[in-house]
Amino acid sequence: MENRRGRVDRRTLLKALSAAGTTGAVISACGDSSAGPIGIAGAKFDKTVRLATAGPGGSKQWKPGYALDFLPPEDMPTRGAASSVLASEPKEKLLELFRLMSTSRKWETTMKDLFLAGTDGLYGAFHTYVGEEAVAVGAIGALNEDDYIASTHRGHGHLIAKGGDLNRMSAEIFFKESGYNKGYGGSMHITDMSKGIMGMNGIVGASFYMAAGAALRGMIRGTKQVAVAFFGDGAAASPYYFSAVRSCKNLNIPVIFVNENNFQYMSIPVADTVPTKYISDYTKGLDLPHHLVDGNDLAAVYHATKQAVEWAHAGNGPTVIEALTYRWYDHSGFAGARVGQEGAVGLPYRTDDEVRGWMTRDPIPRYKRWLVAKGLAKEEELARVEEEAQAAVDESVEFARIGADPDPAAGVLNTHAEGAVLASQFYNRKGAVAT
Ligand SMILES: Cc1ncc(C[n+]2csc(CCOP(=O)(O)OP(=O)(O)O)c2C)c(N)n1
Repeated sequence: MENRRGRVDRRTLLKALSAAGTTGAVISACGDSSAGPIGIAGAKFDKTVRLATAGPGGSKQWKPGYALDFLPPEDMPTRGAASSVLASEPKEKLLELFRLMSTSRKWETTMKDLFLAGTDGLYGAFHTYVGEEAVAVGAIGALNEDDYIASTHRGHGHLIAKGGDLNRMSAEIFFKESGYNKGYGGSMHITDMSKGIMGMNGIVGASFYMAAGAALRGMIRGTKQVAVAFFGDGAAASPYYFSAVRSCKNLNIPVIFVNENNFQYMSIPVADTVPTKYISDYTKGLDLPHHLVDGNDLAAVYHATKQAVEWAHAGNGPTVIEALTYRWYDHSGFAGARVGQEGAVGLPYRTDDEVRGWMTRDPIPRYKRWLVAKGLAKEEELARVEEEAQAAVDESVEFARIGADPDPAAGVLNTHAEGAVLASQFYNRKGAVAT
């Protein structure tokens, strides 16, 4: 009954357990004894059972710099299903995806330089998405225009990818009346329901049920709309995460859960919050598709999301996509960053080698090289797209600068008291009594 290592093999173990009437749940929890240290000795589980693995999560020996072990290849693969699917899209679409990634990068980099230069009117939290652009653009690029997204605190890239208005975004960062929230919300509350953007928000883990609500609405109305819930590796530790995926699977609600695993939960390594090898392992028992992809590879994210959309349209409900990526700057703000220089160095919870290593896998030049290598675009036309993206960013900053400050008196219009007035008007119209 024992194998070479003095432990039972999986087959024999399962046979013995089922002969003893053990339930399926216990059997599956035993995992695969032939692949790892799980086993029994003398009919008792020995002490070698462990959850920690050698993945980005779970390794309690994790040290700053370990994210280097997960560096993707230098270039996006030019072969394979993901590459072919993206390459089959029309050229305008391919250039549009490039424009969106470039715009996102240039907008945030310009804002970074303005913040660091101490520009008047710029203050408050600003969580950059630089380095992660292929996730937003790849996932949203695979959606239909009327689909929904629920964003995070790190959502500028999501907004830009879903067609958010750059002028109104910039004006909001400058707290101007012409901003998305009339200058009252700042970076983390930008919302545009006309584009299906249910908003950035500062509540870690809030995107799950926002997306579920929107997707359920579409499902009831038979519109075939899907909703993407973006979330970080830290948000995956929220108790609402598993609960949301389970509920969506239960009811086959078409939510695409897109995890942006950038290895850090503020300054906490992913190993401390993720007990399994990958975040996309958590929900595997729920019998829904899981895609673990290189999040700096636009084609990989796009292809996974396309499959998720098809799956949802066929009435099968949710999908989980985990995209491995890396943020170039600090969690919020610009510690370790300089005007005119990319990336933040000298941060205590990661090594500069790690930052530089991931910066060499920059998703934007990788996509550019892929387009050129496949003969889908020429370097000159891509350079033009980048120039136009910078011009649009500069214009939006000018739009923000010349905008009026909000009237302080208007602030009371956005309070809950106004909500109560509107509610009582609604009830009165219906002939009911407001309480
Ligand atoms: C419910 C809640 N808990 C804690 C916070 C404070 N907080 C803001 S961002 C953040 C880290 C989120 O990390 P992750 O989900 O990995 O996303 P990332 O910042 O890496 O994109 C935390 C803890 C919060 N805003 N909301």
